[in-house]
Amino acid sequence: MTILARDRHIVIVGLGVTGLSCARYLHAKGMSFSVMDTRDVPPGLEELKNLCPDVDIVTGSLDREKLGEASEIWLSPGVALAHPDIAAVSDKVIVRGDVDVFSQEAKAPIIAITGSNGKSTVTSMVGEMAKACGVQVAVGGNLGTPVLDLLAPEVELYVVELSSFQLETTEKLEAKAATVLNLSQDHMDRYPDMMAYHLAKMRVFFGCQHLVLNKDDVLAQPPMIQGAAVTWFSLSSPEPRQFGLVSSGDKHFLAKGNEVLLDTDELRIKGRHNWSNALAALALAEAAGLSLPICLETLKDFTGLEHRCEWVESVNGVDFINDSKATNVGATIAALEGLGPVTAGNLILICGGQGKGQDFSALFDCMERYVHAAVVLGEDRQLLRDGLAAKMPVHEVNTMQEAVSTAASLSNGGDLVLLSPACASLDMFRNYVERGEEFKRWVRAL
Ligand code: UMA
Ligand code: ADP
Repeated sequence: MTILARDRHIVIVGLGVTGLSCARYLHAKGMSFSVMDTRDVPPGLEELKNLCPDVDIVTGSLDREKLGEASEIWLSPGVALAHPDIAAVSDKVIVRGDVDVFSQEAKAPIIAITGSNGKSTVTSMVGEMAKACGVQVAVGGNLGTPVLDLLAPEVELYVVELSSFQLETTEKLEAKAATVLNLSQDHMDRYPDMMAYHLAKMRVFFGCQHLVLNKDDVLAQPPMIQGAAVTWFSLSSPEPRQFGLVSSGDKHFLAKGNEVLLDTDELRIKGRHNWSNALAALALAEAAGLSLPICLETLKDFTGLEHRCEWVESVNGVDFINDSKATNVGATIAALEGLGPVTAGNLILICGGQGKGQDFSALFDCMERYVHAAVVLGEDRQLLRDGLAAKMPVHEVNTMQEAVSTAASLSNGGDLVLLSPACASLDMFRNYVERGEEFKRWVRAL
């Protein structure tokens, strides 16, 4: 564990919301720091200048010499440890991230949630459960509020969503309870292979007291478990004290051991992937000492988050669903498997964007089962068009407006138009939120 001495000089790399939170934290502690960002005009520039006008700021590139002179580098998640200027000094300078600092400072237990998909959903569920149980809870991380901004003396429980980027620079999280919800290809433009991505995710378990593990996903499990409590969750029938699903005909129930907890029809969020999310949330909540009956009531009221399989509007009998947060193949497959079997008419999928080096073949196979026609947009649309051309009609478009109008013209009453891109949004939009908002705007304009 790194001890922060007052005579140390920290270089914050990255001036987005994380870099700004680091600057606020160090400024409040009266510590010496400077800031660098490879962008010419990083988003936090104005706010930093207002906070501490005299701070040394380097923009447009990283200054390797100054990095080499630092006591510590606090690296933002958007900058990889493999960045040449960071790699050049990392053998002589400590490189850590905001989550590492947070775990050292936090006085209350931490519940940590990572995985390729479902992180925000499960983090929000556990946060709501804690609130309903009367616990002073702080919720954030990759979800939005940077972890250092959550620190407060009155907090009794931290519930944090962590990305592999944040975990890369976390030495020892020491969470009260942690999970890797699932693991499928994502960020293959940042990692050399799946093993590197898997290893980054596994760091969530370092020093963890209670592991919550997905029995259905071997890639999301650690290679060994030593000295920690474990609760498993699964979409199959549970062992004693584990969380799972009990089925009888068309009816499915969340269960713990042989105790039936909740009819899945009572959940407002739909799809088997959300049942898995609910089970993980219950297991985490139980590990944090929250009351199971109150958590079950919270689950019933949970309506889901915006941009995740969010129903937008019915236009001439065609339902439009916004799943803009599906930024990888695994998420889009989950949406298709959830919605495909229950859609009365045809399903038209709008997909595409930045593919991040993913292998799309599993998506193409799944689309062949459920999708009638595809509308493709964004940087990697040709990759999608080429893979799908033999399987279904594919329509290439340039804008979201065109995507919505094309999908509308292909559909009839009873059909479903789903935006679930399987790709990042950054080639065309500021983020997935802007992409989802744009989709909803054009749907409402129909
Ligand atoms: N960047 C540069 N040069 C720099 C610094 C950043 O080009 O010197 C680029 C990055 O490559 C990235 C963008 O700027 O494209 C933002 O990076 P950042 O590190 O400044 O990001 P923050 O604004 O601090 O936001 C980060 C998370 N972003 C990333 O990990 C890219 C946010 O997650 C998170 O909400 C926030 O910290 C608070 O914890 C966003 C995200 O996309 C939602 N996360 C990825 C995901 O969910 O898949 C991991
Ligand atoms: P994350 O924070 O990991 O990106 P979200 O809860 O925001 O996860 O959901 C992102 C996308 O993944 C949405 O499209 C959602 O429908 C899908 N999704 C949610 N949970 C799962 C899951 N357990 N498995 C696969 N996909 C999921």
